[in-house]
Amino acid sequence: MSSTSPIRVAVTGAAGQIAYSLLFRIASGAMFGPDRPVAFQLLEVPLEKPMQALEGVAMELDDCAFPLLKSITVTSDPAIAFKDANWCLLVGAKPRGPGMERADLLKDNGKIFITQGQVIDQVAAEDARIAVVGNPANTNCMIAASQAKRLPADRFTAMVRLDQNRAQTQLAKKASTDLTAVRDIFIYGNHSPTMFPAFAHATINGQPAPAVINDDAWLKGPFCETVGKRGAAIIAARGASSAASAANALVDHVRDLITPGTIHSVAVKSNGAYGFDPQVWAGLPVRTTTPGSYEVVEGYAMDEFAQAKIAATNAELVEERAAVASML
Ligand code: NAX
Repeated sequence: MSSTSPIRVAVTGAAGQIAYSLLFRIASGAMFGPDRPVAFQLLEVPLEKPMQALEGVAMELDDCAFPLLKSITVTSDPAIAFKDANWCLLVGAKPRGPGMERADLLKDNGKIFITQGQVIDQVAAEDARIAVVGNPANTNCMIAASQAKRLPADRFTAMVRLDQNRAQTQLAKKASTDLTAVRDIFIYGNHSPTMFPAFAHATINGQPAPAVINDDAWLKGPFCETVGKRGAAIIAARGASSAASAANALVDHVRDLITPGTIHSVAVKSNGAYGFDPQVWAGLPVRTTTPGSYEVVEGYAMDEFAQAKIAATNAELVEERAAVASML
């Protein structure tokens, strides 16, 4: 693929609320850069309402006259949506309904990600990369990856970047400093309230964050809790789940994965890093090596508190894996 040919970007759940922010950011160049044309391949469920809504989204994209947007395909057929796709952004998932058990949610969504994993493996581009947003994101990603015979497991990533961004802002506010002064705050584990924002390695204006903040109780308590439960707080305040901030985080996730040298939080197959079960997809600090490829940054020391947090979020991931074992 030459650098001026359009990047084929498949987006699922394309009539949903995250996509309604995401597509316009991608088409404006925020994800792949201001010089890189894109071609959209947008997938929705084969029902009249979402398909009609998706037609409306495509009309609005047309009406933006984005110079970088070269084509828009609207479909309910995964084989069309993922055909030759360079990036597959798996946003669509079934929301948890009233009274629904987490195990049922895992299984219902698991079925979606089995199919999508298989079709991506069959028809996506040779260099395809997959980013999963639909919840439970880590486990959905693991299920999709388990279906792939052609594409290696490290092509499948899940998003914990929203959690990193949330943590960065909370640290900046507490330290009454500019957001850009906060660096190296990484998310470990599941995209769920058990996630661990590892504050001990963060820096603020180049100094260790714990020394600058000087409030261990806040870091271990309200900070971790605020980041972990931010999604629920947004729902309580807005009456709908995070959408624009989730779309923004996905822009960050992909942009940083194609920008060598960047270190950022991504849920990837753990392969045992930091004591995670080797088979689960866990949020970890990764360093982008070449565009689309990365290595886990190992060697951050974990104290007793951090080890307990990692053990708890790992236990949840292992439990989720057990609940979908028949799908892997
Ligand atoms: P919406 O319900 O607004 O949109 C989801 C869309 O996906 C719907 O239009 C639905 O028809 C479609 N869909 C369902 N199954 C599909 C399938 N098999 N193929 C194609 N499309 C399908 O949800 P939205 O607010 O956009 O959120 C999407 C997902 O992101 C949810 O699972 C949500 O829980 C998850 N989130 C993940 C976050 C993360 O950080 N990883 C944060 C934000 C968000 O909560």
